[in-house]
Amino acid sequence: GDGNVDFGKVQARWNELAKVKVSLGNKYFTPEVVEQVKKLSGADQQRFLDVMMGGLANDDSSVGVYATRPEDYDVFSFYLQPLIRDYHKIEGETKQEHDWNIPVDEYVLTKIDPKLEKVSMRARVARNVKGWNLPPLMSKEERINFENKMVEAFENFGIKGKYHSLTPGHKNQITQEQADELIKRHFLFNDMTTDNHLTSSGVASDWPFGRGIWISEDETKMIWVGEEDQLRIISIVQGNDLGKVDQSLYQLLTGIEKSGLEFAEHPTYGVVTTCPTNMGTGKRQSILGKFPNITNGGKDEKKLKDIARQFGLQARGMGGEHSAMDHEGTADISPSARFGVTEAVVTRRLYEGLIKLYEIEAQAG
Ligand code: CIR
Repeated sequence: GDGNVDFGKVQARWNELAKVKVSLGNKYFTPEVVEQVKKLSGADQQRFLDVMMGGLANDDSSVGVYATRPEDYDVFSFYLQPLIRDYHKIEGETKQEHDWNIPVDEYVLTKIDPKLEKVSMRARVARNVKGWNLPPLMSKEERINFENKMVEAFENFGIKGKYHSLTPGHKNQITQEQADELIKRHFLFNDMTTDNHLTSSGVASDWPFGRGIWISEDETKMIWVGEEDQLRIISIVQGNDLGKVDQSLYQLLTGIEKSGLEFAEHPTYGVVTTCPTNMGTGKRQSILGKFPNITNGGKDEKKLKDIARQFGLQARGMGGEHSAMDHEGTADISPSARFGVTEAVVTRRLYEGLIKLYEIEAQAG
């Protein structure tokens, strides 16, 4: 509902959480911010509380905020701007630029190590469509309508594929067994209600309505519908040329744009995403690599994560952000930067970081 929010109570909750961990949402909730937010309408004050809900409900939050509408980034800029600048380490004025001119035959993994002949390479971009609420604020009806709008686009956009819906009663609905199989193959996302950040912020609300995945006939291109962002546009290619996966992703992205969708874009932050950590390009590009030496047979994940971080890379387990590595030290390696870099720079950073990482892996053997 609307009406004024008790920000004294909110401050008390942040103070309590600070004893465990100070999220960015907590750090930037200052008395000056409270003064600013009190000038807004009752409805906007309520929305401001919604933005912070993930952080207020979880003592392990590192960021703790999610946007509920694209315009939140402007309406609450007195709070979100310093937070975004801190997270993305922005100094001075930055305007996000896009550049998809990514060469093929240049970022070739076999040049790093001849054994990297057939590697699982993945790239994705997060997108939200102009004119719709972001997932934390979408109603059940809006989620269903959005999914149906996407199904229409998938039927017309020229790349052969199939949409698999999790929505009960949907004409494209799949069974639980089929969904589990797609999760096992790392195509489909996990049940969102198992993630406390996604439930408390409203991102996972009305699960599984309006959720699903489109998969191309050759299984190299996919689009998630209704996860943390309305759309996650993904390409997975087995091979050794990082440029090839970009080419595939760009073909999918432009295909979906040509179907008439207009993505939410901010004049300075670039692509509008639900989580401020993905603003900018919204692009994440990775490979699945084996690092048995650095990780000592998968037993020391932290060592790989620490070394990767030195080169601007993030190392994750195979099953997503908080998953474990196997006994071969199989890790998903991606550049951390999303903002202030172009799509092409993300690919170059991955390649250059991998050169260093494999050098250390070879020395550790
Ligand atoms: C947190 O604040 O720790 C969580 N809301 C997750 C932040 C990482 N970003 C993300 O999952 N997109």
